[in-house]
Amino acid sequence: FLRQPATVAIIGAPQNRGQPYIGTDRGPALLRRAGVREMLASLGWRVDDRGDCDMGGPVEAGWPKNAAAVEAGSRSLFEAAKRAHADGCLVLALGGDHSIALGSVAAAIASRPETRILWVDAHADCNTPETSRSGNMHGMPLGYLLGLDGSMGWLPRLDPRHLAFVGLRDVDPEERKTLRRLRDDGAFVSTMKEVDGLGIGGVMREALEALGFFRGGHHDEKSNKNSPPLHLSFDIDAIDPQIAPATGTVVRGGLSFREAHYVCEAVWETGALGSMDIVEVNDGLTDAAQAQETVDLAAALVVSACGDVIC
Ligand code: HAR
Ligand code: MN
Ligand code: MN
Ligand code: MN
Repeated sequence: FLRQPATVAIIGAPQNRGQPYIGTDRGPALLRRAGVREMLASLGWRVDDRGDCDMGGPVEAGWPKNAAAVEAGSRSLFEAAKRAHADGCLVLALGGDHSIALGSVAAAIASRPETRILWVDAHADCNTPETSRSGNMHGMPLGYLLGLDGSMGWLPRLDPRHLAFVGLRDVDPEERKTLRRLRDDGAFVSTMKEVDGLGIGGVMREALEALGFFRGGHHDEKSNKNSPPLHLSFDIDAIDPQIAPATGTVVRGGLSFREAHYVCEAVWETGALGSMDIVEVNDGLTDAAQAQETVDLAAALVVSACGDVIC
């Protein structure tokens, strides 16, 4: 990674077709209203808000569900994000459900093939239409990106050695088999058990080391000078539902408020952040106060990953 980009490009991806609920489509507007742009600007970023992509297409029966809308929406994000990468920006995708990672992660890899992916989520999202029990495509982005299903010919291939999971705790039986294979193929796979055992500091150190960051030192920005870029895909349901209740697939036993912030702070301190997604915020499933808490936390995590360090 050659330079710290000074411009953050914000791209809204108001997708809700990757899962069953209305409301994830309001994520980009909610995050903007929570002040993401202003907070980034106050950190010294030039903020280039490129508006929202067309997440196109009606609700459809079929398997997977809403396949046309999800693929078309992700492709439009793919094109917009590639342009922003080409302009040298830090690329921030505001979801939307997690199916948008098909576009954002693909754009990061297409732009810089050595990009490392940190997947922070309660879920492994590595289903395919064959293994999924739900048919919901927000549970499949990594399945497609890893080439476990080959039907999206436009996707570049994610190398499992470039992938790390943090926060897992709700993983389907078929996905468990997939995770074991991915781990054999070089992915870093951790669950909440490792957060309990090692602490979030230990887990992040291991995850980032496995991805090739921090060789030797702890939080030593200089050691990552020529490292590949890092893409952070942050699913808000990685966080415990007591703290982030406004999301469609809540699972108890998640990251604490501080653990979630630490993940983002450690990402920033690599000096390698090239792109980020924040996904699965849904204000339609809780009362307004809970929704606002979740939105505000999501916004704060973005800012945290973009350098909101005290000293
Ligand atoms: N594994 C389940 C499925 O495939 C649920 C996973 C999707 N939930 C999310 N994505 N929020 O992380 O349907
Ligand atoms: Mn997810
Ligand atoms: Mn490689
Ligand atoms: Mn999830």
